[in-house]
Amino acid sequence: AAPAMLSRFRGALVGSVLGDCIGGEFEGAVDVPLDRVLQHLSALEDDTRGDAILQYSDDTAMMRCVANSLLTRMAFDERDMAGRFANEYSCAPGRGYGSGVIQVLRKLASPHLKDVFQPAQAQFGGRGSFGNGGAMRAAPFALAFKSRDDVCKYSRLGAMLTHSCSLGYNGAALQALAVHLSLQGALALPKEFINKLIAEMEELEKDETAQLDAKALYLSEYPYCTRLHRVKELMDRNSVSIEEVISELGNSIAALQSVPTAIFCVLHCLEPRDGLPERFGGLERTIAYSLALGGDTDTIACMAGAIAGAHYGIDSIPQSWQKSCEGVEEADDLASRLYDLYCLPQFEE
Ligand code: F2R
Ligand code: MG
Ligand code: MG
Repeated sequence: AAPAMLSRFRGALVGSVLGDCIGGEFEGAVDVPLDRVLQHLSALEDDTRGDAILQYSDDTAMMRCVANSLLTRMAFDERDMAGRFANEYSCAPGRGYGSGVIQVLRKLASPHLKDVFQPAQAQFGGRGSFGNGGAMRAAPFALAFKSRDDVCKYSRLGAMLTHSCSLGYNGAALQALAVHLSLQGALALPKEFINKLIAEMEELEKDETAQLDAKALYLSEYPYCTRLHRVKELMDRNSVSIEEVISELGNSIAALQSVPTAIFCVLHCLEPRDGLPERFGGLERTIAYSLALGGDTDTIACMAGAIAGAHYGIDSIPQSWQKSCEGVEEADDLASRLYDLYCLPQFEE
């Protein structure tokens, strides 16, 4: 039976945290043999490994800020969210933040700052960041807002607090839309799921700023649509190697080279795959596969974990995995509270 909506909400945020914590082991690795991934995952089931738990990184730290801000303000409030990012960074700066975004987070801490979007706009000589930091924390927008337009609008604005390049904030919208569709059960029809995402991104990438940013970075006119078409082509193939996925979609810290990749991981792992244990459910396969790609593994697994968790629900996630990761209980609680907010009449379209 399809999971209930509350189970999907909990699965989304817990899946996101698990991806971050479990994926952290391989972040930045160039070559990650599947054996090593499976070894890492079986250690999570080992009762003798004591109380050592896997720590979450910036991905979860910022996702928690987004969720807490939406819950407290019961709306998108840019000053509140920006303040939470700055405060979180100043309390725990060692969570592995991107080297550019820390300058934004320091500026956001100033009480004299008038425009909270300004520090992000000054990044990289005024071009803004195209990193995946906006996308990695985007899942709560899909849990707080019912309409697709609101999910899109507010996930972009939330990303713009640190990422003013359209590749950065459109990547956040793509990730939030993928979680939104997954919550609605849209992954039951994978081709339609990807077609819907392409249609949404066509609208966003028509925008003049998006076209100018793509040109300045020597990309195709509709960069996300181009990648999503590649996802579709890879879905049609009988077999696809890790090397092909990396060369076609990427596995880097750039949003363009990681958000479509995370979406592919989810789609590819809807079915059992060679090399992955038969006893694994879909969410376990998705996280294992995301790790085997190497590169930005915590973030790709975090984004794929959110989309997959929204599809399979909380009951698909092994208890041993949940107990092995920092911040799971809090994420579960945030998801339940976002569900209550989602059910309120003022969040109706
Ligand atoms: N930063 C990491 N991992 C590497 C460091 C780990 C750490 N030292 C440790 O082990 O403790 N992971 C986290 O960062 C990613 C999200 O980054 P975010 O928030 O997008 O940051 P930033 O700084 O804005 O962008 C990341 C880098 O991308 C390049 N870049 C972005 N825009 C650019 C532009 N317009 N021109 C040129 N380069 C641009 C820069 O190298 C940025 O530093 C996640 O993976 C998260 O897990
Ligand atoms: Mg990280
Ligand atoms: Mg990362």
